[in-house]
Parts: sequence; structure tokens; C-alpha cells
Amino acid sequence: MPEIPAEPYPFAFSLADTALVIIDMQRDFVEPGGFGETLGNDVEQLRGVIPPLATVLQTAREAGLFVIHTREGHLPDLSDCPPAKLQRGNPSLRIGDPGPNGRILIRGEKGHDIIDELTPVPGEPVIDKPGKGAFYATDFGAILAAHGISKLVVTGVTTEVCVHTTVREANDRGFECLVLSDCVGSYFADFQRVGLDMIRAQGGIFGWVAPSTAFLSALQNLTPSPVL
Ligand code: TIU
Repeated sequence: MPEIPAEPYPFAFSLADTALVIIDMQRDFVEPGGFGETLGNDVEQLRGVIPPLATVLQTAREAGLFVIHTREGHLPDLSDCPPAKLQRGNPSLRIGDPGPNGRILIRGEKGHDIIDELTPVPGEPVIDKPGKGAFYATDFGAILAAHGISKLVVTGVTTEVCVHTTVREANDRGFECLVLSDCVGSYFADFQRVGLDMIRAQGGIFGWVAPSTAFLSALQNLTPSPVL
């Protein structure tokens, strides 16, 4: 079985049992005027994730790896948004309020959709989730099971919120998770560093961590070179 050099030790995977998971690469988190900015964050902190993640996505598609995307957001009537989440903090705009890209974090609005650089293609499921974790109140687990997936290569934003929550949910459900360090992003440099440390500590208590270059090399080795 191919292995990816990773911490705390190599991550074994195959094309058949592994999915690339892209978490919440939505305008609402990485572009100005969205949910992330209303919480007081500088969205520029996340934009460095886009180029390496676009390369990973393209290479995964070429290799035939199963790709699945998630989006955090709520129904227009907010019936799936707990009052605690709606009221939390002191945002400049609340979930459902009108913003420059439509209503904040509402399904169907421009701000809720995935950024142009990472637009899903047919065959790549998009999981709409009301919470931070991809498993909560979604078909994510059922879709992975239907495809025979037991290993997740996890990317997206933010490292300490939706990426961590999803990795912890996946870990408790028996999945093995490799987090690509340059393809996950945080609004806070310290959280990025410590968030990755938390995953790989204690012999990989929640999973593995590797740079995208290690994953790309492993994928390219699986793909036969064209005969000239
Ligand atoms: N605020 C923050 O860091 N993240 C979120 O609210 N959602 C996700 O991480 N997707």
C-alpha cells in the first residue's frame, strides 16, 4: 500500500479507500463581507490556503480520488440554526442578515457558495451542514460508507474550528485522517500551529499531519506516466 511521509509516522492509503475532504472553502469565510469577517477576523489570513489546495484538488481529480466538499450554513428561515449560534458573540452582522454577498451564511446565497478556484464538478458531493462538524445532521457518513471510504485527507477552513471538529468526529467513527498542513487555515497563527500539533501529538491521537507536497508525490507515483 502506498505511504505518505507524515507525522507522527507514514500514512498508508489507497485510491479505493481514501477521500479528499474540502471543508467550507466558502466566500463567507475567505472573502471580505462574509461570516468570518463579521466575527472580527482578517480573511487574508486564510487566502494562502487556496493555491496549494487548488493544486491538490486538480491532482486528486486526475488520479481518480473521491472528492467531497462541505459548506457550513443555514436554511433561509433559520429553522436549523440553534438560537445559541445565532446570538453568540457580538458580530457586526448576524447569520441571516443581508451582507454584500447576500444573507450571511444562508444556503443559496453567493457568500455561502464555494469559491471559484475550488468549484465542485459533477460527481463530487457537496455536504451542507448546519454545524461545525461534517457528520452532524448530514449524510456525510452515509456517503463515505457507500463509497467504501475509511481514510480522509482533510483540507479547508478553519483549522481549529470546522477542520478540528470534523477530524474529531471522524476519529471517533473509526476513520483515519491525514490533515494537509498548508491546505488548512486559521485566522490565528498560534491556533494554526497548535491545532496541527494537537492532531499529531500522543502518537497521532486524532490523526496524521503532512505538507501537501508529500501527498502530491504519493498521488503522482500512483498515476502511471504516459507512454510516449
Ligand atoms: N469562525 C471560525 O473560525 N470558523 C467557523 O465558524 N466555521 C468554520 O471553521 N468553517
